[in-house]
Amino acid sequence: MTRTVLVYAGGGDSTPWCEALAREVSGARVFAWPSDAAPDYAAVWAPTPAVVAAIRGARAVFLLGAGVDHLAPVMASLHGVRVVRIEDAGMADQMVEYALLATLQHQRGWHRYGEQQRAGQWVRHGARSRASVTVGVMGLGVLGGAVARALAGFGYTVRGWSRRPRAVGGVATSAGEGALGEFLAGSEVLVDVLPLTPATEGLLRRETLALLPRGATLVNMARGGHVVDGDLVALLDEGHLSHATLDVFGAEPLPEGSPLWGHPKVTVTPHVAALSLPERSAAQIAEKIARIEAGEAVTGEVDLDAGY
Ligand code: NDP
Ligand code: OXD
Repeated sequence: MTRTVLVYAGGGDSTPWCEALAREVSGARVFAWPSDAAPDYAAVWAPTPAVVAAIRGARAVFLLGAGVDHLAPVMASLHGVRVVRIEDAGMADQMVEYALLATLQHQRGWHRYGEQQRAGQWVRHGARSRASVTVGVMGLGVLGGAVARALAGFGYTVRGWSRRPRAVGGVATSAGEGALGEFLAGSEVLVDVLPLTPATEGLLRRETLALLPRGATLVNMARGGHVVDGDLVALLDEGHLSHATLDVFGAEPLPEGSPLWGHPKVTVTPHVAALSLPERSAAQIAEKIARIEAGEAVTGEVDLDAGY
């Protein structure tokens, strides 16, 4: 059976995606946007209104990553369309590595020793056990759940927070706005793995970040829109927070003039906590197409009303 697949990679190079989908989806005729082909399926990132108009009739629209917020400008015109995102496909391991690296740096005082090196100071601080470090993971979905499990498995004391109650082995979990204050107060390292939705935009602002224990570290691997940058910088300058490791920003690339670039207590990475892997993602899309055609349910369907 022949299947037409239309690919739009958010204006970036769609070649690796077209090649991977052509290899993985059986009988696929793959076209890169712009194309007049009427697609059975689409695989897209940050589609423009013109792309959405071309793919609205597809049996399913697959997103080329885990996040959904890039659909915000066209969300209304996607209602009624089956939208399916990538779940893990090699991203969970990368997220775990990023969170573990930042948590180890906090535990081992890496940034403090960096400051001391620049000042030529030879000062030793006491050792800390992993169990004495409390890590709070915001978002316990496919990626956040994997991060929480891995950090708990490594010996940290981990708590997790989500919208609805979730059970994660070895992790003390809580849910909902009412539990947020207590969750933050017990999170010495705060790892953000939430989606960006109207409910999470601006969630990390002075009043919430100030609830973290003094000396806490923020690790944002999710979306920059969660953080009010001015409030974060103020809390770092005041010494309430000791460090922020930021992979994502409200505007990307991070603008040249941003105070985050040169801040001594901020580590900036260019949205690389987890990269989508075309080969593994295309294999997952192929599997989901087979399930759709067999009339079976697929996981990863986006709830357009909730925005994730
Ligand atoms: P999932 O949809 O699987 O999980 C989302 C989690 O967030 C769920 O536990 C959900 O709660 C929780 N959540 C959503 N809204 C709220 C809320 N208002 N309050 C509390 N909890 C909430 O997503 P993934 O784990 O696959 O991905 C998470 C995010 O990671 C993506 O949306 C993306 O922004 C980011 N990402 C970043 C990358 C990078 O390189 N920096 C790479 C890939 C993804 P519930 O369980 O109740 O539904
Ligand atoms: C994603 C991302 O959402 O790369 O997949 O941020």
